Amino acid sequence: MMNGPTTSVDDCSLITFDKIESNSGSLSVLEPFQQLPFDIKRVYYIYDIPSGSERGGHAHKTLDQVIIAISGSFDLTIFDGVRTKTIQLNRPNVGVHLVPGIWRILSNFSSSAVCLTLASQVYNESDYIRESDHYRLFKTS
Ligand code: T46
Repeated sequence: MMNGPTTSVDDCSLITFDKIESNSGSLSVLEPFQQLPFDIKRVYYIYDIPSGSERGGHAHKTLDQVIIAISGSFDLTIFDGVRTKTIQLNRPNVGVHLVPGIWRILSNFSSSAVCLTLASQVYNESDYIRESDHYRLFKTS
């Protein structure tokens, strides 16, 4: 696991999952330490997203995640306290590995977009940094 205070947007990477294609559709597989860089402790998904909505607007101190546009598309903007990057996610076989200590905003959701997230830990509100001032302090600690 990376150390949240010292991570940068360059530590976040795109992962392309293999597609098993057939005449009846495609299938992709996500297994811990195979296609995913961590053990999965939690899966959640965001859907029924009203047009113009934003999600995120926080960082996690120790959580690793892989975020996938399992349907439709959205933009993922990541910030490490210095640099910002925006990645458009629009394919169900491509995810972004978000390391700890990265501020994220999800925006520009298409209609019927579904955001699937695989996470390395169970839900823990004390792992969140929801205030930008607290985030600044965390990144300089
Ligand atoms: C991220 C994006 C993609 C739970 O009770 N359990 C959970 O596992 C989660 C993720 C949330 N919640 C509750 C906590 C809040 O009352 O659901 C509410 C909304 O959660 P949150 O503010 O985390 O929602 P998002 O969509 O802004 O952010 C989440 C992830 O936290 C975040 O890391 O990247 O989804």
